[in-house]
Amino acid sequence: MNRSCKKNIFLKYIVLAVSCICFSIIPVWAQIHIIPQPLHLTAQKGNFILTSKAIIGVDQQSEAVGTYLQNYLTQYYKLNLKLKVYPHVPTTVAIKLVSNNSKGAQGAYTLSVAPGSVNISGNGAGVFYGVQSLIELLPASIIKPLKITACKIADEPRFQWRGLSLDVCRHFFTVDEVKKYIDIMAHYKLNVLHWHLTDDEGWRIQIDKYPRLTEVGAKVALYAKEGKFRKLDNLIDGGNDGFYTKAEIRDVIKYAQDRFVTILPEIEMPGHSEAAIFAYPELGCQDSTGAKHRVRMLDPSEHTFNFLEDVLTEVIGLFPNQYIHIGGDEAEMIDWLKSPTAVTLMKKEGLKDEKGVQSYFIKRIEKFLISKNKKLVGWDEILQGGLAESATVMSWQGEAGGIAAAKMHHHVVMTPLPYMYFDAPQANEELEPIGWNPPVTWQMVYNYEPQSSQLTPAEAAYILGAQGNIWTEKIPNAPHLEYMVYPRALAIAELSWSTKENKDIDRFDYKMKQQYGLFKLWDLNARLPDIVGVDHIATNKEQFKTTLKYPLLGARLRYTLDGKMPDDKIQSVPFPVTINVPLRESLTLKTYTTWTLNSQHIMQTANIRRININAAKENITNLKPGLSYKLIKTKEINYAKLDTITPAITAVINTANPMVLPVTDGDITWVKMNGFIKIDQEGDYEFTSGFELSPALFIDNEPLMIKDKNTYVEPQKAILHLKKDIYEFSGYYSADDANSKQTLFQLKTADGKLLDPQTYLFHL
Ligand code: TNX
Repeated sequence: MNRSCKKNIFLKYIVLAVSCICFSIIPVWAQIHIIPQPLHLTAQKGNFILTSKAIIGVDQQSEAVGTYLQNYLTQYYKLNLKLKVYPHVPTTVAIKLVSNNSKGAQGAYTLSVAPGSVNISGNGAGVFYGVQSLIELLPASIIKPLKITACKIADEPRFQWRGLSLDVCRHFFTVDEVKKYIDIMAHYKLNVLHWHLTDDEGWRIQIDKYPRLTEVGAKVALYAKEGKFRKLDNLIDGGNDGFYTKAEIRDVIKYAQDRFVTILPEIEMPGHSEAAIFAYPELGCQDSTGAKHRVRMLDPSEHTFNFLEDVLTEVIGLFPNQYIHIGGDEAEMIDWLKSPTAVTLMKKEGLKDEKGVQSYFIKRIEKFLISKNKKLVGWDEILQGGLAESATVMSWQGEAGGIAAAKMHHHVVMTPLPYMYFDAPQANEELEPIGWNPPVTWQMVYNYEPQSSQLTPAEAAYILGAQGNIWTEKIPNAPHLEYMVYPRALAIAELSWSTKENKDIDRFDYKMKQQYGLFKLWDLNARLPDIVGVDHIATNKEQFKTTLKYPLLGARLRYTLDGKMPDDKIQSVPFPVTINVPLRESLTLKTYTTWTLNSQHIMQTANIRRININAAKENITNLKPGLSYKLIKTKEINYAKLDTITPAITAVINTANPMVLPVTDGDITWVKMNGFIKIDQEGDYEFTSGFELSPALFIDNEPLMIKDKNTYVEPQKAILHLKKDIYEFSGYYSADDANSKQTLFQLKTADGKLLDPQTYLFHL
């Protein structure tokens, strides 16, 4: 049996196993795991059986989408369905795609799957999105019969800007790789590809009037290797060269249009222009601080403006999109203070400082774009020195720029650090490929809300949507790009398409894991999910017992308990795996997970800390209900130095919810708590915290939880055997807006019963 045949059988096995789960689980999403979550979705009885005899009937407007579906079914399911175009699609046709020109949100559609028919109707991109939902209902492999669960969907997007960026400058990606990037975006109804086409490390777009941009500016890696350009030591491997011809760009634009993806081209200015300046040195700032200084700043000369207008004219000639991104980030404006051109310009135009020059620069480009009927988009630095009148702001340095711009009634795309940055590792950074830290987990992405609560509803309407950004300094090839972007981009898809009320992180978690069959079908190298339950544990038990399960069938585990990182040289075992070992002292669990259907491995570690816990020593009689709390408002960041500060509030609290004070003027609100936990029945107990950044918690002065660990990266819990007795309990944390909505701690019995804090919290 050849390998692909084996894989097919294996895929069938996965699909069967998943459908077995489906029969026993009631929720609709267990059967219909569409991402992003549709607005209205109900499961119906029965299935539609898809065979090559089914006809796809379309009206004229839906013909292209019909062809897309036809091709998809041929490519992935080897089914050759006939496509027929009708003036009015008859009801007898099995799969009907009909355009309606209703006024609903752009992209709205309805999809109904019944035992004998599939009906999709939508406006604009709607029919295409209906087809994408249908695609997600298909089994992830060629099993016969191909069953599609009957359902009814009425859906529309929350935001019109659902974006992903692609930096092709730090590393170049081929046309085919870009097309695949677009394909996957489109499957998840993402609709803006922000194509970062020029930067210091490469100019990637053919411009006829300035051939050296691609003859020289696109070959920076080669010149760097020859010692003619600075060392590209910010790139993981010295980079690679390449550019897109105009014909290739047109081809990609058409490809994206067919998938209802708009391409937003970015031509960086006035900073990040080293490759252009390398090709045409006269564009650079005249004064630099020496031969080694890298000249990345455009000189604000008439020559530069003419150059930019020429370049933009050619870019506009290619891209039909109404927006053009002109960068504007991280400009080294300090260079301008020494540039004779900039200094003269400042005097002539009455510009106060270098920020004034930046503002003048952007406004001038804006004027030019407006004259060409285009809208300017820029990174949030374009706010400095005064925002151009009609600019759309991409808020990347947190949300502040976006919020300020929305308050000024400018359109905004939210792409804030850290949540929307996919060049950050998505789990423990020590175990992931190098990236910009700290880690950004898919949960952090999912929980992000683009319309800040600091905005009024009218201001919030200026938020066009959200976008995930990827920078490729440390991303040398397409499989690695896919690893970094997926599955996190699915969280962007859902947060930008589905309503706030319709988000549900547990459901998303489940649905996301169901996508791996499709990922395999599409040959997408999405990062594998973590094993749930590789938790840092504090325990006073003499035995460590855990069962590790994995959400994908066919995954295998290698693990160690001796501190050495496991690798593929040791024997693997299939999941689930029960570990049951005596715990004389602390140990570290290290795991190495692989999955049959791709060549990845992911690693996790957890410390299993053995602690000793004694009951409170004094003879305690007059216990009062609740924990004693102190709130300390201070600028002091060191907890150990708080003792001398008088608390702003002292109180008794008998719930496990945190206390908060309004956060003001840069103060930290420290919360200290002290008291006892009274255990009425001997047994095993589990302590957990719902804080995203953990609090410090102690029993009998033994740390149960280490402060400030990101729970998605390093989950912590304590598993304790407690006698019927009274135990000293204490803890501290810094209160903020985020944790005010989270549960400070939870105590459960071994069988999972949640205990009411009023029954076990006491103080003297
Ligand atoms: C900042 S995010 C940049 C990028 C870099 C990234 C990581 C943004 C608007 N600019 O040019 O790739 O940091 O180095």
